[in-house]
Amino acid sequence: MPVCRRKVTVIGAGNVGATAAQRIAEAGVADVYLIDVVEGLPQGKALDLSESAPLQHHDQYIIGTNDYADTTESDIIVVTAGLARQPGMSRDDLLLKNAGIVRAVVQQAVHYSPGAIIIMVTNPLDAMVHVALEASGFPRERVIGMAGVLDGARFRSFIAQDLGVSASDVSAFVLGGHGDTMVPVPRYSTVAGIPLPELMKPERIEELVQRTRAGGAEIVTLLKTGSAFYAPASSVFHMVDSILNDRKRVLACAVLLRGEYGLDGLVVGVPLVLGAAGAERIIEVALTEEEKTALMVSAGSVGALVETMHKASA
Ligand code: A3D
Repeated sequence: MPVCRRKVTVIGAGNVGATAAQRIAEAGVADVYLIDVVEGLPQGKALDLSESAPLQHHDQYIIGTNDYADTTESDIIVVTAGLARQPGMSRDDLLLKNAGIVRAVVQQAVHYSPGAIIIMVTNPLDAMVHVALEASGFPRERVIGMAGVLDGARFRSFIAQDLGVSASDVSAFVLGGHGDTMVPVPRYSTVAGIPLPELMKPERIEELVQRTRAGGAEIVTLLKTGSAFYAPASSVFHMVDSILNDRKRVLACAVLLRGEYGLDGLVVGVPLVLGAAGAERIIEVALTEEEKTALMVSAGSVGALVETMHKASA
């Protein structure tokens, strides 16, 4: 496999961070610097991952550290640092705690990598993108949240299982905040180009939409401690790959809107072109009145979190 010396820093060497590091390195997309507040954790996981390189046939470096100076001149900074949701805990409960963590780690990371693109993962996702925008001072194109890729993958996998078709042939469209109010849009979701409503009864579509909305909670309930990380890490990998290889994939990501979809100054998940410059272009599509209302409700819940953070810091 060819080797690529581009540099991705992953902050938070927990479940999502370490798994994302594994996927990025094993695909030969970049070297990975894994950093965490806990001493030994990123070094141990990075060493373990490095020792699998001969077996996985790659030559990427995977370095663990507690020192941000080691992350200097990263191309991408992936932020997974924070607390994960526990059973019975909403994403919103995590808000103020994770906002403090995200502000501190982003400030340190951008000091050493002022030209990087930030991919946010820490929950509550959309609110944490607001924090990262403020803490970095970066333009909106370079601060992007991972959520829609995961929510879309969940919807796709449920559709594929239900219809007994390959998940690769299913594409799904999910808008809005990463929470219970996210807006999967079945009419823009297809199987090999065939709109989903042609293939599935409305009641069944609604059940899968609800399962997608509760996709994170379903896994938290099963795991009992911790939350999903395999599919989230894959989602991070696809974003990193699209940026570093300038693939210009159209992916649903959380980004600051400035008038698009009738929203201004709020971070919400929308389809965008993800390339070497980050969020290069937001794609706007026509929505029905019902979809617009659902998107406004979802955006409203992001707005409420941002207001809570502003009140707490006032
Ligand atoms: P976990 O395995 O607990 O890892 C979090 C890591 O962050 C731990 O290793 C901590 O030591 C580390 N950490 C905490 N504070 C700091 C700090 N100040 N500096 C550096 N590292 C620190 O959690 P996880 O990997 O399962 O999840 C990480 C985050 O991602 C959580 O907030 C999750 O809720 C979130 N998440 C979001 C999605 C989305 O779709 C948006 C999906 C899955 C997880």
